[in-house]
Amino acid sequence: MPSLAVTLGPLRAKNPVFSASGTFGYGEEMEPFLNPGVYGGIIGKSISIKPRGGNPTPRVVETASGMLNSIGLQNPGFDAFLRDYLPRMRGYGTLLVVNLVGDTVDEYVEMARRLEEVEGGEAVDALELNISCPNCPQGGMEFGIDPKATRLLVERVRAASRKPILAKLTPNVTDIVSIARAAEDGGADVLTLTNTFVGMAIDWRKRQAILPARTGGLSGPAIKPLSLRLVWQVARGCNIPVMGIGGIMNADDVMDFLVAGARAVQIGTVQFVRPRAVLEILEDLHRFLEEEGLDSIEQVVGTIK
Ligand code: RRO
Repeated sequence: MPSLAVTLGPLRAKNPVFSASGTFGYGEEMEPFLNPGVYGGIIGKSISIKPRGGNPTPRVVETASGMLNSIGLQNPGFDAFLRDYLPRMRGYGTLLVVNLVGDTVDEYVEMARRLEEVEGGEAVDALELNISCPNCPQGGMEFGIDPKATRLLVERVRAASRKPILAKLTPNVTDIVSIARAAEDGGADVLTLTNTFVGMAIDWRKRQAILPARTGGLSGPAIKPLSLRLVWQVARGCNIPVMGIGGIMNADDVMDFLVAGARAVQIGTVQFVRPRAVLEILEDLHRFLEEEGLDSIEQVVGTIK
C-alpha cells in the first residue's frame, strides 16, 4: 500500500489531511461521525487568553459555492481550554495543533509560554498562530497584513516556545510572499495558507447586510482557485513547508494543492456538508497513488511543470 505519510518541517504526519481550525470545534462534535484520530492532525478552534462570546447571529450565510462566517472568535478561553478540552483532544492519537489568537503580541506569547509548562511541554505537538482572523475587532488579521508585525510576532512566540510554529496567513493582502517570508524569517516552521477571504452578503430588499458584523470570511469551493494560486506562489518563494487550505472538497482538490507545492492540507467547510469527508479523501488518495504507480504521496509535492 502506498504511503500517505508526510513530513512538515519537524512534524511527521501519518497522512496529509488535517482538520482546519474553526470547523471542527475541539473534536467532540465530530465523534458521532468518525474517530478524530483518522486525520493527519487536528487543529482546534482559535483560543484567546480570555473567553469570548462571539458575534450576534446570524453568523453564517450560504453563498454561491461557499459560505461566509462571522463567528467573532467564540471560544472558552485559555484556562478552560487547558482544563476541559485539551485532555480529550490528546486522546485522539494524532498530531494535535493548538491555534492561538491574541489582541496583542504579549497574549500570544503568554499562551505559548504556558503551554510549555503543561506536561513538560508535551501536551501539544505544534502551535498554529492565527494572524489572519477576518472577524476580530483588533489583533488577528492586523498582524498578518504587515510583514514587520508578522515577523515580530513569530519571533516573540519562537523565543517563548520549543514547539513547531505554523503561521496561518491571511489572503487579504497584495503581496503574500513578503508576509510569508517575514513569518519564515521570524522562525515559523510551516506556513498555513490561507484563512478566509473577506466578503459580504446583502439582502437588497431590506437594504441590509445579512451578517450583523456586515462582513465575514468566505470559504468553500468558491475560494479554491484563489488559495491555490497563493500556495503555488509561496511554495516557490519560501523555504519552509506550506499547508494548503481553501475549498478542498475531495481528493482531487488535495492533489491539486500538493502538485502546487503544499506538503499537506487542511479541510474545513466540506466537513459541514459531509462530516466524514476525510475518510473518502484518504481512500481516494490511496487509489490515486496506486493508479499513478507511486510509493509515497510526497512524490507528488511541488511537481507542477
Ligand atoms: O471566529 C471567526 O469569526 C473566524 C476566525 Br477566528 C478566523 O480565523 N477565520 C474565520 O473565517 N472566522
